[in-house]
Amino acid sequence: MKFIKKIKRLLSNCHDNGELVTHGERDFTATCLRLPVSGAAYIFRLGGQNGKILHLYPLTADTDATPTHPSWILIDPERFFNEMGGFIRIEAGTQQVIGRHSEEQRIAFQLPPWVANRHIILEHEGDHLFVQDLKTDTGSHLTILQDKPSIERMAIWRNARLEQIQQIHGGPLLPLAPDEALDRLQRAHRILRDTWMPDSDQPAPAIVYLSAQSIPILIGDLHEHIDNLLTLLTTGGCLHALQRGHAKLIFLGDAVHPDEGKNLAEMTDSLLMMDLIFSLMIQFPGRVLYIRGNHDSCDEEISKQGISQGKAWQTTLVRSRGEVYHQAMMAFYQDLPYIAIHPWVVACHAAPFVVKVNREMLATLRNYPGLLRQLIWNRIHRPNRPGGYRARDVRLFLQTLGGPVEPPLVVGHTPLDDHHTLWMNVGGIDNHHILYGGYAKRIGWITFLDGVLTAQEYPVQPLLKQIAGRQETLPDA
Ligand SMILES: [Mn+2]
Repeated sequence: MKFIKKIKRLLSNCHDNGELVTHGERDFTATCLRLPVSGAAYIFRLGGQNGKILHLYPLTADTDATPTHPSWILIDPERFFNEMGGFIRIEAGTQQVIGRHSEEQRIAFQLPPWVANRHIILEHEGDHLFVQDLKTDTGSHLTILQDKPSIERMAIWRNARLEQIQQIHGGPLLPLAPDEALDRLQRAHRILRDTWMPDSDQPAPAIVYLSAQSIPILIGDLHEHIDNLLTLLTTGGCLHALQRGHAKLIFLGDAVHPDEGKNLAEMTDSLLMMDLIFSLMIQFPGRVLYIRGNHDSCDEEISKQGISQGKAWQTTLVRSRGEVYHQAMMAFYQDLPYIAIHPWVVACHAAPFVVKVNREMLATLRNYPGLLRQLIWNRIHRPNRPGGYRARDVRLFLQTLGGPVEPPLVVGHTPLDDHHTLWMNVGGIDNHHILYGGYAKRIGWITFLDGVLTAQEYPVQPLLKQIAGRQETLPDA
């Protein structure tokens, strides 16, 4: 594994002298340990016997992982199972210094003052894990778990979440039958209207205001990658937070239409993606918001590499589900909001306006197709894209939308390279982030922990295949 050699050898001394420990528990203050990567899970106590507890579990289903070389997840068990966040991934070939030096960890793990700035280093070297206490005053303690339920705890927990998603979907994760699909779409649409326009037959508002009482979880353009959605919903307590009403799931649009690398006119997974999103909207009424993207349309102009994806989507909708379903989908698209405003974050699909807009125009935004078009089509300014938006457009946009403080602006739509899903402070614009969920290998999200913006990206796991495999191996009744 070449990439492993690339690690800066912070632990080189530890690599030579790390004591192999395979069972039991022990203090490892100022010591380095070498731990097996299979057949165990680990509990760390930072600050000695009564210290902050973190759990380290193997994850075997990563795209790049194998059962003998799993990637790992380090969690705060008090937070991970209930909220989005509260974990970091320890992928093969990487190392992490755990401690209060990182604001992200301080918040994610709720680290108390007796945890040092740099408390331990944890490294996944491939064949072994190395852990070293960095000579802390309060010390570090390790417990090795070797019983099957402990080792498999994370896998079992994830499987239970996948079961829950199947229950929400109402069966195996396949596109619904036409009648059922229509019923699901119409119910989700009614919930959208009941949430924003309960007593009117006018279109729903183009701008929606969310209260600070629930925590937004933002997801970028999924472009029909079901595994990206499943990975996200089953890592951390996303579903649990939705269930308790603590969180709002916000899709930034463009969940449909395949991206490069797939047959651009084949839309079966888009059907399943929308079935799933409608099912989530029904299961968690008013807590799942879908913002309109440029691909949420059957318009002929939406095309990639000369293929009209809008047209292909229309054909798929009509052929698989009938004209009534197609019309119902169009009506749903008509009512989708374009901008979501939460006291901590503003989100839209693609871009802020690049022209001056006053409050009166905002209040009647649906009457300005040109402005709506900017929100879902424009991109950040580049030398070859002179019409793109710049820092001043972001500032003006947030000022016009109006709170006393300017929250961050998050958009999707424009991936900035082929290997990531999340770009922070893009184009040198402070507090402006791009989140794109359509990269097959990694998924990211943005949420808030204790009111502080938290963003993470990590490998996608092939969960759809895993579910199908489990269904196939079930014994016949
Ligand atoms: Mn888009």
